[in-house]
Amino acid sequence: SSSSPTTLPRSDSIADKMPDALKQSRYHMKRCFASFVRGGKKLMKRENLMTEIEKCIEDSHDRKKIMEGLFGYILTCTQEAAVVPPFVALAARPDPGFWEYVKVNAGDLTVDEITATDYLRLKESVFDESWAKDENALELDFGAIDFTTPRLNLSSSIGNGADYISKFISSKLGGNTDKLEPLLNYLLRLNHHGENLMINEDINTVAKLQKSLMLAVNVVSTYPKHTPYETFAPRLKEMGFEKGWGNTSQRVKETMVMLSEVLEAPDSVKLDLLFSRLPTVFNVVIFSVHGYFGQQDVLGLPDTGGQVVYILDQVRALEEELLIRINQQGLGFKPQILVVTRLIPEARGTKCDQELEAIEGTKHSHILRVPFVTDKGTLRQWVSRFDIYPYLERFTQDATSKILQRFECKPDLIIGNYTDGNLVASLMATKLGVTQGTIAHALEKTKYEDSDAKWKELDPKYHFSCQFTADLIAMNVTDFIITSTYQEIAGSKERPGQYESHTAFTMPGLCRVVSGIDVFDPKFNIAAPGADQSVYFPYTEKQKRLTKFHPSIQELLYNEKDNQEHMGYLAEREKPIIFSMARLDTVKNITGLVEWYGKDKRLREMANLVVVAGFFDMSKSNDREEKAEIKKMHDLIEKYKLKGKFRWIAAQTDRYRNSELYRCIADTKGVFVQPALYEAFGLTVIEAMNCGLPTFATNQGGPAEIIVDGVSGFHIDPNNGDESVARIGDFFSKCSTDGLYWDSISKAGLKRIYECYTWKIYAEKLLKMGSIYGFWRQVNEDQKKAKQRYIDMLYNLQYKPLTKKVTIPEDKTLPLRLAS
Ligand code: UDP
Ligand code: LCN
Repeated sequence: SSSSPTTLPRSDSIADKMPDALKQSRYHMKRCFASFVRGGKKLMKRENLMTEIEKCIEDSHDRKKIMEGLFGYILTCTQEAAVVPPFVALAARPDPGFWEYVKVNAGDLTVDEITATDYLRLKESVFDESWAKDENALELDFGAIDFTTPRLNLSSSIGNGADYISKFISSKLGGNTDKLEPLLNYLLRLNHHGENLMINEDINTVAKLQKSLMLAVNVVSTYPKHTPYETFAPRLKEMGFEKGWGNTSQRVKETMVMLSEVLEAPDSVKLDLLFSRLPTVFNVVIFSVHGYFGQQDVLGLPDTGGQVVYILDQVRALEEELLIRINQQGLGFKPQILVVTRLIPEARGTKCDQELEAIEGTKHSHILRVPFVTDKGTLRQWVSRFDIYPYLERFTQDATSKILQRFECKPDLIIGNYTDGNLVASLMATKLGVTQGTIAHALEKTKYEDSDAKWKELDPKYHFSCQFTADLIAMNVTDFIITSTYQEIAGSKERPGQYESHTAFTMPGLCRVVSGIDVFDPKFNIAAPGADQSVYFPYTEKQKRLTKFHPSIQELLYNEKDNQEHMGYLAEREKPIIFSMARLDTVKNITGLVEWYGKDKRLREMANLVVVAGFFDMSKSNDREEKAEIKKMHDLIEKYKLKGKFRWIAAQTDRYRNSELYRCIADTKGVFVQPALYEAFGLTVIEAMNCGLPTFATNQGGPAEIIVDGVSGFHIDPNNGDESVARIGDFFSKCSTDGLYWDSISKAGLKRIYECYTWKIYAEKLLKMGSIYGFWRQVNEDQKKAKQRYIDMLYNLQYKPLTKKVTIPEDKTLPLRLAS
């Protein structure tokens, strides 16, 4: 081990533990490693390693002993192994965000610690030998050009970036007045349409600011506390103060004292308080490019789901919070929020062909739609989000000029959504020099196994080469990243996070990413969405129930004749309902749920099954995955003879009626099941819980964090149908013996929601990010510029040529899509 006193004790690392682990049972280890390398090069996942071990160590006592020892520990940390005989290289992850790579020689069991680069090269040689051998293969290393940004160092701090940044900044500001210069400059730049806010150039040094603040506090103190700002505005102006401090003398005084205190001795608590008062954000642009973005008749269409719901709710919450703050700042300005999306001329009965649409439930917010234009003219039809790359650059330019026209100034904050929106937001924010945030909703990379290593095979269908490059660009450009859960960033003990999977990965033949993103970067923040609580409220709130929908919901659930909207019927109406609702994507695994139900006699006897998903008629769908799922559903209904027990309802677009549907399911003492193979967050889970419906949701992704298993709902394993079905069955049987059980889970679900998943909490956090990262980007300006240069090259030399490979459809090859 190392003698250097500055390095960690080597015994902490996997590489150091490994030799001892192998020694603990050399005989068995030799056999195991020999079997790993048998059959030549390959990539093995932990499960594959386990299967081999079971074969090699037949004696279960020996096996148990080994698995309880060091080797067992190392194996549980191992995410995958690249087998390149005689070597087996392990990618181990002892804790969220921490990775180590070791190479074991299967012949003599010698162990070497290797770098991420070495590991990726070994992995590549499984897929593309010549690329792996190429000395000059393209490597991306964002870490190498970002060395001044501070980093968190505890797994448990990941996702609290804004807090960390404000601590870091306040430590930088302390000491002497020179160090406070950046804060002064930040205040000097605050403006609305070019009009100064807070202070003007008369106050051009920190010393002047401190002195003027003292004088101003004295002046303001002479007025009774509710005196409106306008009364004493002229007197403050003489001293170099502009509006923005507050609406009353009391508030103005408080804000001034806060700033004085920060100038005297900065600390993060005071800094946060001050920043929550500064007038920094009035005009916000939110990009959500793909799909059908609209307020009616769009949900459930391909690529159109939770993201749309999330953004519309986000806008409502954000506008409300902005109005409160702007009023308290004593400013009469109107906040403007623009959701910018694609205009689709062939809107198929939706409003997606309208340029401007006011957002319901807001006073000043709008949807702005801008068409996709290419050399061939305007693209008229919907395109899949996987084929969207050729249009984005031109879209950014067109959208930017429309937005500037509408706002008559630059936005204060630009937020991107999903790969396409995030890329567009990055281009625009860089061009205009505006603070940017991104939201992934789902990073596609984690949804498909080995989507990076096997990108070549998948590219014709999915264009992951474009998508993963665009994702890397956006996550590196952006000032902050909003995530819905911790797992989205850094996963759990067992499973890497969605962002974490971009730390080191490779696309053989394209590029080797040796450091793509660092999950310890303080740009990451968790701000979970909620569900609109005026719509999704508990089934027990009788006086609020939307009873006008009851006849149509009765029809939807129980009418025995098949029609356009539903097929199959429920013969026994008194039984509770197992309910699910999702887009008919493969990953949503609705067909999986139908199959589990079909196979399980006990469950079929205890409850009916109702799902809302997609269409029945294949010709109505233009989406590859959706078509395959439709066919599978029909087959399952036949195979398990589900008529009389199962109701299939087509995609539903009215959120009010949907909310009442959840509540009607609760009336039957039913449950909601979210069986996805992988779910990034899962809005339906929180909608169901808000309605008081006990919920079973996938343990793969966000829902695992939303629900505390066995307390506020239940986790199910989508890859283990038998076990999942048993859990649901056990629940119903417990309910039949314990009259209070259903109710206790329902209540615990609601409690969980109120504590952690509301839009009010979200909006406060988002505005804090907007201002603190706005300041940080100025403090960290040089680093940001240097990195931007590197990113510009990646964009122009790598990303743009990739987008040229995506086909732009001709008008006559219009995908056929029917209206809802
Ligand atoms: N949804 C709907 N009708 C459907 C299917 C889904 O209104 O036929 C809504 C659902 O209520 C939820 C959203 O679409 O608000 C789906 O969000 P989620 O996060 O569950 O999944 P996503 O579709 O975003 O992957
Ligand atoms: C996209 C998804 O796939 C869901 O998991 C999320 O809930 C939704 O976006 C909203 O963020």
